Amino acid sequence: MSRMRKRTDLMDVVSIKEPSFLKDLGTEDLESLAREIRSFLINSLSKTGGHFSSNMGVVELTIALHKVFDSPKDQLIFDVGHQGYVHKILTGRAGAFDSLRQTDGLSGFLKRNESVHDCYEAGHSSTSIAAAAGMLFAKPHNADIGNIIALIGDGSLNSGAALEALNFLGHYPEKNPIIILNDNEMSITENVGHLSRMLTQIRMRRSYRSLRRKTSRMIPKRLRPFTSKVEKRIKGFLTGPNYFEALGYDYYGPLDGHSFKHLIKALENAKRSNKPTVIHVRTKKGCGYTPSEADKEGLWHGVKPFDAKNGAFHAKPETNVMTYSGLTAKYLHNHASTHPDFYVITPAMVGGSELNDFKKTYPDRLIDTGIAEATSVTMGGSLAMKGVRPFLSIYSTFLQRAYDQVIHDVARQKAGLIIGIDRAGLVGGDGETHQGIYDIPMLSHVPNMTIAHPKDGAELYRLLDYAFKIESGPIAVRYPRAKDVFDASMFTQKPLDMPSWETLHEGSRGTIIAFGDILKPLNEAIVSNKLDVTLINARFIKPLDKRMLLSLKTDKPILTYEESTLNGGLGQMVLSKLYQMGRRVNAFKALGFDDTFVPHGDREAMLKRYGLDVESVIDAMREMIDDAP
Ligand SMILES: Cc1ncc(C[n+]2csc(CCOP(=O)(O)OP(=O)(O)O)c2C)c(N)n1
Repeated sequence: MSRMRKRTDLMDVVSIKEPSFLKDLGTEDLESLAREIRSFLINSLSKTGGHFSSNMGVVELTIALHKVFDSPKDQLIFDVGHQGYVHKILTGRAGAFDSLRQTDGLSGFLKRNESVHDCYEAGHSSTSIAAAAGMLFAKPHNADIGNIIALIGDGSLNSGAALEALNFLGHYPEKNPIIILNDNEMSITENVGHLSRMLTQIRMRRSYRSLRRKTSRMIPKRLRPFTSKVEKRIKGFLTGPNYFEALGYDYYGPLDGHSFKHLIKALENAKRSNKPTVIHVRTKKGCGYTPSEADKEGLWHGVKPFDAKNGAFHAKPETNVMTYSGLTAKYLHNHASTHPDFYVITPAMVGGSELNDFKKTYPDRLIDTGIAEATSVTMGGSLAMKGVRPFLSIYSTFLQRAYDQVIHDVARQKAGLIIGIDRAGLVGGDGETHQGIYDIPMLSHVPNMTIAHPKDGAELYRLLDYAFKIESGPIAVRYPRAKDVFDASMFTQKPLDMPSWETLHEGSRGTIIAFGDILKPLNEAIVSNKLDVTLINARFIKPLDKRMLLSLKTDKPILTYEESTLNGGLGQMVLSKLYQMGRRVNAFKALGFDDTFVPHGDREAMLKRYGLDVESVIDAMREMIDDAP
């Protein structure tokens, strides 16, 4: 009896140090380990939250990868890395799962400084094949590199970044990347695009072949010519080289991704092969937990804490308090009811941006491009140029993928694209790869671009009204990963005529210029601390409000605040504009993230750590006032 047979409780998963123990285990032991890992994931994630379904789906696949290959010499590259929890457990990190995604805790993605087994980091999708390409070219120069295995999901394969790399590596038959396509027919929500249809055809082809083998034996000889005529019709559709073979790969599959027998056989074959190989594995997203297996809306992709017994989420929706994503979705729903020629575009974030209800009401007016941010921007721009004003709902961090399209396709042609920048600012548990702190510098120097950010939900609606009102574009309206109150009167506010700032508090000893949801608590703190300063709401970050800039008391200290990176941000723009306008400033300080990557952790805790919480802003202003001559 092997060691694993004796494993009976969850403690055993926590005691795993290295994946090498898998080499001794037979199929039954592996199956028992898979069950234990699933129980551990349910138990642990019900307390911390985290990426649930993707991990439940790859339990057998990850165990099989570690059994057949020898990490860390063999390089296991996980695309996105959100499905890397089983890998973390097998490489000795189960004991740290109670800190998952929390401040200073275990990362929700792979991290090179967490383990030698994490050979590559991600967070954004579709990079694993290109990363494998780099390692393949490094291999002749580096004896420490063994086999190179890239794991990628069917959703992530949609992206140009993945397809470019697949095409590129197919051109090098002497290199032998092993690409594992984890096909669960889902992105966060149901997968889109023709590739996903093609994967269905491949699956049908396999069923067709096995059916053909069985039935041809049963059909009398005289009827066979007739059946073969019918067959020929569908044969062209179902046979012939598939996409991967056409690109130069040896293709295996589709195989049952929950069968150790099939997985281990295919992985061992690929290990022996000296050609580029694609192994197409079919898995069930959320496998082993009834609520997540049934989910098509992406509710179990990333979860908040839940009741492990019945899958009920602990966090109950609060009446009238909504996320900014939810507030935006509600606005769009309302707008669509009076604008029949209006589209919402999302690159694969229907669930995250809370567009599920919009999709149900207006299925033909929600364009989900899949993980194709660049396409979503260019397409949105050209739609607008043809008189249909679309709203592109995109996370700040994923807009990075479409930088060139924003400049080249949209802004240059003054296309009236409205870009709703979701998750602008710190994002919490997703951390470093997902922080929405680079879009302002990215967009601030783009001609024709307007950038706005509301102080609260009501102002969000005014800014959206403004965005839809102006004729040309583009305009970006940012909103944070936070909540605010919804009130029906928000639909009927006085519209803004032009990009302008507002004064929230009058004072004589200095000025704070800021934007976003810090303004309300900051204003309250200014009042309660009896700080004699002016507080300005810079709800337009571009263009700056020149009239208000000219009225600033530049002989008194000026402090700017942004939950964003400083280089190319509001502070630098304010200072340089003041100098351009011939004003000289006595004392100036810009608060923001100073040339750094911000790790995962609670938003409030991180703001405090970087001196960007309300208390730190008040202290900084006080210090400037005290130092002033
Ligand atoms: C560039 C980019 N866009 C969007 C996302 C958000 N995202 C994270 S996982 C995911 C779905 C990926 O689907 P798939 O590759 O099939 O993996 P699965 O979760 O189904 O295993 C998406 C859209 C991302 N991480 N990166």
